[in-house]
Amino acid sequence: MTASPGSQGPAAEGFRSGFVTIVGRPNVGKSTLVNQLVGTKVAITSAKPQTTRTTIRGVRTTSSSQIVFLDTPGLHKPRTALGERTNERARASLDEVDAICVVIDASEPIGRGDGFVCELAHAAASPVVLVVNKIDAANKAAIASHLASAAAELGDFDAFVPVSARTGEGVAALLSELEPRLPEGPQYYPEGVVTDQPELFIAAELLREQLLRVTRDEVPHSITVEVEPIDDLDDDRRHPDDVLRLRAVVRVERDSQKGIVIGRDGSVLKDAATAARHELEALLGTRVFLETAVRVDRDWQRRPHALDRLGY
Ligand SMILES: Nc1nc2c(ncn2[C@@H]2O[C@H](COP(=O)(O)OP(=O)(O)OP(=O)(O)O)[C@@H](O)[C@H]2O)c(=O)[nH]1
Ligand SMILES: [Mg+2]
Repeated sequence: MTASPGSQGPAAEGFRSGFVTIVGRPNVGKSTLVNQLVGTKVAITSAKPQTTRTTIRGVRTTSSSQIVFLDTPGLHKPRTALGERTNERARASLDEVDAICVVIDASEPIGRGDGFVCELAHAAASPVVLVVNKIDAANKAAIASHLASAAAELGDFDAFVPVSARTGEGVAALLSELEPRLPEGPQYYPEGVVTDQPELFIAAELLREQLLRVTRDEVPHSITVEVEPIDDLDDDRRHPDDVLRLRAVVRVERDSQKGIVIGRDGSVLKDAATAARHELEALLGTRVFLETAVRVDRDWQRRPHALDRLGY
């Protein structure tokens, strides 16, 4: 495994560890699944496609194994420079792992997008497990016919596992397919670590998640959020009164979008920021003060320089 973040000492006898990527078209439930597999929310989710933009690691550690799941952006036909980059991240994950899970949606017909993802997965060297997600939203006959069509149309898989990432049904079965496919190896992340994301990135994602819920059409795609500390984090006084003070800058692509995100009397942004702040406080176990601002960064999704600057 090349993507090692550094091992925590020699491997215990029989301990297995490795990396498993979760790929699929947008909106099939990859991030929801990773959250279930890890047992904690590590990735934001939404009903809007192309929610995930970077590859996020979610770590599951037990007494017998550690699996590092890669939650990847949905593979799609890109229309922007951002889409090209997110696709590239998902593709790159295929060559860095011990096993691949391709996720499809049981509540929708198998489409060309699914076929495309499967072709990429089969071309990689690792075993490929087909995960048929959202079985809570499909009846038994539909799930059976989905599995049959998948077997006929999507190539050879090492295993087929129906799951509901929402309810957790089938997730234990998926884990028991994955664990034996990992090599014996060290524990890469210490006990208790569930993700590799810095706190400020998590804060930005939680606010973006709230804004995705309340916007529609092209607006969700046009939103990007950055969070920075207001106080110097190296400063001992960084938590005056035990409050972590953060500044979020929400960027959109148009003036009209700015109005939508702010809302009448600022209510949309205020409600989103409050919800994100509560979640962050629970996660970090500290009080958070979250200041917000909205800026227009025209066509940032289409401009490679803007993407570099925004960390995409
Ligand atoms: N009914 C049902 N809905 C689900 C399930 N898993 C995910 N969803 C919903 O499907 C939508 C997309 O979920 P995500 O986890 O964000 O999907 P994703 O594949 O990560 O999407 P991208 O990041 O855009 O590629 C959300 O509205 C989820 O709540 C499931 O098992 N059952
Ligand atoms: Mg996602």
